[in-house]
Amino acid sequence: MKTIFSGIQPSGSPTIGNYLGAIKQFVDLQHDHDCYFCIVDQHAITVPQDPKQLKENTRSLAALYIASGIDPNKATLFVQSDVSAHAELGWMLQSMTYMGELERMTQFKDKADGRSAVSSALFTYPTLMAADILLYQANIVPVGDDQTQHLEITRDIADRFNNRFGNTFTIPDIQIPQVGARVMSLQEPTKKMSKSDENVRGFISMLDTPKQMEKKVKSAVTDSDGVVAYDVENKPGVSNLLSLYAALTNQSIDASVAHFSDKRYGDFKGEVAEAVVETLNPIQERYNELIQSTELDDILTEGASKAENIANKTLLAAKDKMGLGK
Ligand code: ATP
Ligand code: LTN
Repeated sequence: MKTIFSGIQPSGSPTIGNYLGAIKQFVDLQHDHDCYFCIVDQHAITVPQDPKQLKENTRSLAALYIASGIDPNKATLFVQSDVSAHAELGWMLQSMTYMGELERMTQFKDKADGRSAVSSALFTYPTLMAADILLYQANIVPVGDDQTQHLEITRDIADRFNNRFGNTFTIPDIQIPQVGARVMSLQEPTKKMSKSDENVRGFISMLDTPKQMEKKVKSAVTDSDGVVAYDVENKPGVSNLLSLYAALTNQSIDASVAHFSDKRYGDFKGEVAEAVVETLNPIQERYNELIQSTELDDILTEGASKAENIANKTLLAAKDKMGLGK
């Protein structure tokens, strides 16, 4: 059975982009793979976080994973900082990673935006991500397409380690969904939808009320030519709503275009909003039950202990290969 690892940062309320790019794939994969799904709180602190809010977001993300269909009896669900091997291996891998490689990361360039007063952890973020994945000897990493570069560097680091110290890590493959791999901002459709966007109208949170969802879809930026067609370059807003609809209703883009071919933007947006609400409503109902229960804490404690067992084995092997320890 192949091993899967993926993570989401508790850096805000997860968006419909996180759902379609990541969580939805996780739910499908858990049935016939050995899955590890992580709440990567140590990645979240690469930008400033309010401690109380971070804890709340961590718990909320755990509840959302489960409410979306992750079965804790099938997949291992845990919080990154509960398993200290992640930070340890992350440090070791920093010694194997070149400044030049990290300087090429577009996520760093986007988030730093030319400022020097950003944390050094934001810069070394990919080495911790590599550690997350390699500790579990993951074969497949399901993510949205913004993570392609981070997966490439993970493979390079693993390969370098294996060549230098002997075979230690499995080289992971990336898996990206066919539709929904990059949901764009509703306000700036050439920019990725992101949960830490300052403009809350740009993203749909998985916990928005149906009214908020409807309002955000209806005020999504489109264009003035009034034709529902898929053309990412010239009609980024309409194309984004089309892929959102396709991913939510499990249809191809072509089928979605055909469905809306003679509709006006108003009706089109109405149906997209409906698809969003229909997907997220049942998830929210389960979420509201879970968030009040203590079941959640037990699941995370058990998950961390299962994860730790596996992670420590790899960590020990890697330390040994590098000559660390007594
Ligand atoms: P932040 O804005 O705090 O950097 P984020 O919203 O980009 O966070 P992450 O926690 O970094 O989300 O990503 C978790 C997963 O969701 C990753 O697999 C990522 O590729 C996927 N993802 C994030 N945003 C999108 C999006 N707009 N479309 C599709 N997938 C996405
Ligand atoms: N960098 C990822 C989140 C992340 C991740 C991981 C994803 C951290 N560690 C390991 C897959 C596997 C992001 O989405 N920004």
